[in-house]
Amino acid sequence: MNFKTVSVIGLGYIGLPTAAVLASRKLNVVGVDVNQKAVNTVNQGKIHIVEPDLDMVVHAAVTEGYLRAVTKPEPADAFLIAVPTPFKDGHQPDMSYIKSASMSIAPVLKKGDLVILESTSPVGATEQMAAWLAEARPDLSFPQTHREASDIRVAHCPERVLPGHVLRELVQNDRVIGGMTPKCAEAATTLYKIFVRGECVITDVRTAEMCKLTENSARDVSIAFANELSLICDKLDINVWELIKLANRHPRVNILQPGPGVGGHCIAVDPWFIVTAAPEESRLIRTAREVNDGKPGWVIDKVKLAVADCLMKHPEKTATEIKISCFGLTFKPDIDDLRESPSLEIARHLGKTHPGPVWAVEPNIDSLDDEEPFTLVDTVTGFEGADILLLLVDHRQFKALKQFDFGTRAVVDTRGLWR
Ligand code: SAJ
Repeated sequence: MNFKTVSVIGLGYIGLPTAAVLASRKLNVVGVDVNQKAVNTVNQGKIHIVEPDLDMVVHAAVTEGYLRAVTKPEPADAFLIAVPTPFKDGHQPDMSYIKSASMSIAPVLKKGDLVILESTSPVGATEQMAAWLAEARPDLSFPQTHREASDIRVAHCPERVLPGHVLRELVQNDRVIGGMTPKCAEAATTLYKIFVRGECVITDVRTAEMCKLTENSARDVSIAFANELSLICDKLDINVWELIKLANRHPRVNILQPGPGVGGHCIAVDPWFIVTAAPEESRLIRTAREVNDGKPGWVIDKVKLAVADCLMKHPEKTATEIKISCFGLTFKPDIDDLRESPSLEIARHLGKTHPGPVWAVEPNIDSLDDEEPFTLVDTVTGFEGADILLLLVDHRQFKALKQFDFGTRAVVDTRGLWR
């Protein structure tokens, strides 16, 4: 297959870097997003998300004329769908973004086109997408009915890049390519080989969908183990970070790091797609989710204990005078992404329940909703003025604070950064 024009639907954390990398290989790339502001920003050669080096790649692609953004899909040879797949009530996957993306490209599809779903999806989502497309375009044939003779090729190729390292991982990671038929997989492989230096490994769509969910569930279970250890060690008065470091000296042990909980739009979400599909069988995966989701509540209790302790030590003070500083709001270090962030959840809870001032220090975010129950302050104010220092995210700016005097102030360090 010869791809001259590629359309990327959804210009978010995955779609925009993918569009920019394809454009950097001198393909004509049309990025589509419903958000007019994002479209305008990209067309100015700028970016609306934080991702190292992405600004340069987008700027070059737009300036050289290989990348442009629009709000309505145009004809192309291949369509890559990279829209969110959150969950709804009861942790059921919300397929509405995939549905509207499919509906939006259906009118411009033509014989010979390739449609790839990149969004992390529950098992069966790609077949469902193909069914929606077939319903919208009865004049075209699709692989579910016409197999290798179909007009349209359909594949699932889950994104697997790590926020903060997206440009490198997009090129270097192996890709799992699930085709609805072998020819669908072959067409998708031809497209990915334009920019992927890792191996492109072919399978069927359902295995590719499950593979992505499995990777993120494996990480969630491993983090839950670390988080559970942190609770046990707190009870037994053992430094969990030292313990993990020592245990990891064993050649076949590799424990991850505890934190305030698991955030982001992937690891905190995807395991539920397995649990809702096979609830009886997914006991460990569900428990890991519950352990990780329980961690913010445990951190909040630690802060409440620190407040009570502070009042005991300073009987002249009232709770309204005790200032709490939360260091970090994003879901992991050195990014600006607040989605499903346990740190934000903790800061909000403290802001609503603590009678005194609650401050947040977040070097990657300039402003927040006026309605947030805490105040954004700079690092120095947050560090010097607070009675309780709560470390939630190990941003590089916070590491340096270790050298300053903490005095007798209470420290709740959920990442082991200041130990
Ligand atoms: N976390 C810990 N302890 C650790 C590692 C992570 O508490 O030792 C926490 C982080 O602080 C964060 C959450 O887990 O709140 C998730 O962070 P992450 O760095 O593990 O993963 P994400 O969500 O940024 O990206 C993951 C990656 N998946 C895997 O590593 C298996 C990435 O490769 C996927 O592409 C991405 O999900 C996705 O989009 O699905």
